[in-house]
Amino acid sequence: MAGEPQADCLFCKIVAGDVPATVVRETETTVAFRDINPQAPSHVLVIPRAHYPDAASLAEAEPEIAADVLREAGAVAAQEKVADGGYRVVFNTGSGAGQTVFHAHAHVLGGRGLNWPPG
Ligand code: IU
Repeated sequence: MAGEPQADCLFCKIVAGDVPATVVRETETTVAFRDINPQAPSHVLVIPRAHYPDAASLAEAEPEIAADVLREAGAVAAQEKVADGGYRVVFNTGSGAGQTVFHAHAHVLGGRGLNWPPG
């Protein structure tokens, strides 16, 4: 069923507590944890507890949870004290854009200057 945990999904395992992660925030619908391979001084992933393969499919099926993810991205930036300096929220969508984990996630990056356009 849509949104149900997938046995072969790493982020579902993090949500379940079966794979360790450095969790920085949790809500009823989301988990935020440090990226294992940080690309900035602060690099946190915000994921919905529900399994959807990418942000668009999450927003289509559960727009309130998609909004929760965005709200939490802002809360992470504030908690990490990177909001004032500017930060970036990224949803890589599709392997051609660098998506490697097919459970929707927002990257929240900050703590250094961020170039535009991104690579
Ligand atoms: P992507 O947008 O799908 O490429 O992002 C997946 C991220 O998940 C990537 O930045 C990885 O470093 C990160 N990650 C992680 O934090 N913990 C893990 O065990 C694995 C990947 I595998």
